[in-house]
Amino acid sequence: MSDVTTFSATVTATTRNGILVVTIDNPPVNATSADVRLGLSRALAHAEAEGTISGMVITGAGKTFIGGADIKEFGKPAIEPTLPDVIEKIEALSKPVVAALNGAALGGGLELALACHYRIASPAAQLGLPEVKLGIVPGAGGTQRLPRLIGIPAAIELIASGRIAKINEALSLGILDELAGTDILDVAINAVQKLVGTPLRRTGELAVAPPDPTEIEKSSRKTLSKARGQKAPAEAVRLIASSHRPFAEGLADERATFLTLRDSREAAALRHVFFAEREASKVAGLEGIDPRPVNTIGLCGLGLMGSGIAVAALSAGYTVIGLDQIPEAAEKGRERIIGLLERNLASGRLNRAGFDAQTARLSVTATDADLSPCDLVIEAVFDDLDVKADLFRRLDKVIRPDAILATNTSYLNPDEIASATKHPQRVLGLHFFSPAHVMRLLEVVRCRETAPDVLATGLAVAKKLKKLPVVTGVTEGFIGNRIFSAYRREAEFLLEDGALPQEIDAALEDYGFPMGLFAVYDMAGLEIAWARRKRQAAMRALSKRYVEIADRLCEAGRLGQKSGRGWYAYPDGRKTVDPEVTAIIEAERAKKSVVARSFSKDEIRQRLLGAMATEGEALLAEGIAARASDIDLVMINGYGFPAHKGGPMFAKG
Ligand code: 3H9
Repeated sequence: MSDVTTFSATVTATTRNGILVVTIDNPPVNATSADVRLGLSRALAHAEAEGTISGMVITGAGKTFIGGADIKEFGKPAIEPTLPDVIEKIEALSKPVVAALNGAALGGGLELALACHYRIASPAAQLGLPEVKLGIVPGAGGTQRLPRLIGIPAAIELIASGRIAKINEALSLGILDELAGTDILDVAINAVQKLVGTPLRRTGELAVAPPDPTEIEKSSRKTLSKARGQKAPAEAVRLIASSHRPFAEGLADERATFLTLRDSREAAALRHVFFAEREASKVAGLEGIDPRPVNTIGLCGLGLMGSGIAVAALSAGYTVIGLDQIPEAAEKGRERIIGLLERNLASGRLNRAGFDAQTARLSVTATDADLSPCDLVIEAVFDDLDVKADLFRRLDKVIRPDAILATNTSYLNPDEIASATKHPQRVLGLHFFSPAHVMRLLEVVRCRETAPDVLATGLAVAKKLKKLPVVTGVTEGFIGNRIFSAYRREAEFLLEDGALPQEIDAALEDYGFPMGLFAVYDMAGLEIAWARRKRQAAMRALSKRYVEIADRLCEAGRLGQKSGRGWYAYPDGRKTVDPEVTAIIEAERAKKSVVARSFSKDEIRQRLLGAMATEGEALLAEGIAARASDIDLVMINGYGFPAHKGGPMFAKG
């Protein structure tokens, strides 16, 4: 062991047995910021020049190897040396360089490792080139070096999806050379010693088998079909598929493509989403507040929503006690939960041991008092104020004074539910989206009296459930459903003004929504919204514009896909434009003497996005949403807004 040599503020090294062990220490994720690139290039020059040094190990400090290029530098003037320059020097070094992947090696981090002459990983490492998720392609050789190691089809599958691979897969694919069971640095030093004096394996010099068009089609089909008009995945496929050409030519094409995409609106939108997700959990007033410990979660109401939440909780390691009104309903709920877990087992998402462990942590009951061990109880019963208030009153009597009560209401006022209890400070809203074990979004509702540590607990539980929590204040429909209502209202105005459902849906799908609004209605069923409209009819101000077309459809028995007809017809299950719907729309226009006009796709989009953004501004002004980016996350993760457009608040510019 020798003294520490400092190459830059973030790159230092020690020399062990004549081997330079370089450590990148650039918290939080050792991104390859300008100072790291500078330090590495100095370390490489030192290793090349110093006769007493026989080789080099590169590793990361903390739990990450390198999380990628520094995304915060994108859009700023370039600082030399660039990452491709540094990586080229690594590959060209005359002495062996071994990458010791102590943790995640992502994006530019994996690209750097691919240029090393040998790669070793610890069990905690994970590898991936997730650039497409940021609207870019790898820009430091990833699309050219990875196929040289694992072949074109496998490289397409990994890069075009942006998927992260665990070490065993990376090893069997040939991305990794060795797993380090013991101290990774000892193993890496040993590897350098073995490589000294042998011909070095430079990835860029390896040949790539010429592409087989059928294989390329097969490996790219799934990811490209999900791309919804995004450019990066298709560009990644193009670059990888042509990686059998001269290496330098491929690198130059990759770099130019990376720079163009990096400066695109699409990449800016996806970067906005990346940082928005990390920002969302930073909530004013919760600094230094510890969440309460939660091990056991009670779930009241074991219907579709309750069962989905139960599965999410079991998968996250919680003990779950399900409550339903009568023993038969509780047992049915248990069967539904087990059914969902069995699906996870069948799909390989869960192994047998995991399945057994999760089912062992589940019990159901029809007796309130059995919820007494719970640290948190979530209700997912019928969305009716009396039902929920009565339940909370009963729960108040059986759970511990420090246990938390959460309501999953979509439209009721959780403050009113909380006021049914003796301790409203321990009440908050946890608004899950259906299916709750799949959907990532979770609106965490800060009620009037929610205690700070109760809110902090809601966020901590959400994180453990692998959800994306967004804090919202109390308002009808919270952030998501309020914006969705404004969007839906505007779509109905458009219908009455002259656009047809299929035109509105086409404009939305072209924009990147997975499905148009009217097709979504048909899938979900029209009757629940119809019932709500009928309930609200007496309260509706006459001066407010109200479009009756949806009511006419429901009255005609067109309740969506379930009834075979809704905004569209479904002969043989296939969505088809129905002249009867057009006739209903035209009759309603005529009744109000509306002269229909035509709308371009752009006009349709402007009106719909404008309605969402205006409602978003209102939510900000009312203090319901803390930041515009939170609103974007809700619409992207709960309502199908395309992430590559950044959400309605980002899109308005
Ligand atoms: C790339 O590499 C391009 C190259 O091909 C070409 C170059 C020429 N930069 O996620 P966390 C921050 S593109 C800057 O909560 P975790 C993040 O904002 C990149 N900052 O931690 C947060 O900051 P704050 C390809 C970054 O432990 C903090 O680190 N790489 C970066 O749950 C903690 O983040 C990727 O796409 C970055 N690259 O997960 C990987 N990454 O504390 C992106 C993170 O102020 N990163 N930050 O809110 C990740 O997937 C996760 O951060 C990681 C750690 C798995 C590494």
